[in-house]
Amino acid sequence: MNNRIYGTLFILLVVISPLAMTYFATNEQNVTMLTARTPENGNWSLTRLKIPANTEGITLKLVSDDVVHSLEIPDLGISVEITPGHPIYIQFPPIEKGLYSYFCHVPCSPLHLDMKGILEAL
Ligand SMILES: [Cu+2]
Repeated sequence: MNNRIYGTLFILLVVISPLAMTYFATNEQNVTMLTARTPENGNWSLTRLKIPANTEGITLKLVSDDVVHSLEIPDLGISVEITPGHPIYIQFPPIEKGLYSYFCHVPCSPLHLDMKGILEAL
């Protein structure tokens, strides 16, 4: 009896785990990742962030590699804190074509003011 239960559990694990991993991997493909680091440590992983204009469902995953940062995109009303070890997902509303500047608002290092980039909706 026990063997049958373990056998069933084993089959569930072998069959379902890859399906679950595929699901999550597929979901991650629609996500653009932006890593925040102090300028001394490499700065934003992307200082030119390109996304399609007027499109629903564009997701940005924000992570910090070192200290607490923030992402500010004033023209889009976006202001979020990024804490190491706690990824944040932002779903953009459809954005008009154009250039939107972004920067970090947390005084994270002596070169903090260099933490800026351009979001390009095209
Ligand atoms: Cu900063």
